[in-house]
Amino acid sequence: MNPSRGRVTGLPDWNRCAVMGVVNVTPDSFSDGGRWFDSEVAVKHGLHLVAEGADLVDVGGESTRPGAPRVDEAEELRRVLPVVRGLVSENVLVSVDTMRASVAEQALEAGAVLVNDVSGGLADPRMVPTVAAAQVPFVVMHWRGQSIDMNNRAVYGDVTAEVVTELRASLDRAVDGGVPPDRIIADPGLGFAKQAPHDLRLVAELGRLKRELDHPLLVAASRKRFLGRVLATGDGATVPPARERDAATAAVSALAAREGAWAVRVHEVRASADAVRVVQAVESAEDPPPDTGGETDADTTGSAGRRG
Ligand code: PMM
Repeated sequence: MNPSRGRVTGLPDWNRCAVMGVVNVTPDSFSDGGRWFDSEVAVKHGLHLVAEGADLVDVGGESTRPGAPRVDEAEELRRVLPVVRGLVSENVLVSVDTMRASVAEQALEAGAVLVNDVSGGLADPRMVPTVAAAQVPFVVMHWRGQSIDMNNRAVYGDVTAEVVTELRASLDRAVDGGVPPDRIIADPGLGFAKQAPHDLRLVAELGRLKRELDHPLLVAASRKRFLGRVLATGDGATVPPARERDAATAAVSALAAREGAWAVRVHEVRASADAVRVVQAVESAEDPPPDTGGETDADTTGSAGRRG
């Protein structure tokens, strides 16, 4: 276990694994497509996520579910910018989830503080120079190509070793392009050109990923297919829908926090926010004094008195 999460210059130090809430302003994202498509509703949802314990809110206007076609730039801007502006005006720390430099640039102008690019700068040659010029934190994710056919690329010998090698190349490209290393966050890209066993292996090896990549780590397991596979019943025939995978997501958040992840990216914030706080408390637990004055665990729910 390695509780040292690393710091990201340009963002607060939360002194625990941070929680990034997700607002997808899309009609077709796999887990929440269509729910926050209206800007006003999306802003309200972002504020709700903050009230539930999110430290940052990640706003995206393009679905990256397997098989998804691309949206055009004008439509992505139309979806993302009002939501970024609305959340920034409420003092929320906003991350913009985009593969387009132009969208990143305008979102930063609107007050976003972090660029989250699932392609790690590979989809748009202007992305790294744009982030470098703005000197903002940058999430670089492991990516093997656009979502439309990414499942065909889910072929690995040693998934962790290959993700490390390929992701390192993207991290190096960002540094060589002028993004300061202390502003770069690495993300193994769970579900992107990966099958469930690959995702599980990567979660099992988060400690190794963190050590070998040597950057703060973002873990984005929320509601993903591999969790559906884990929870499936009837010999795998009945897979729970995305929105019934939040408890499983929180379990990964606890594992990730314990392995020293810098942040988790989740749709339902409350359970993960609680999970990372429990991990923080466990990590900072001291030896209890020999005599605790009679209070026992049975007293500590805080509800005994009220129940009478
Ligand atoms: N996954 C999705 C979207 N954005 N960003 C990062 N950094 N890492 C991810 O794994 C990631 C992401 C797809 O999930 P969603 O459509 O439910 O947001």
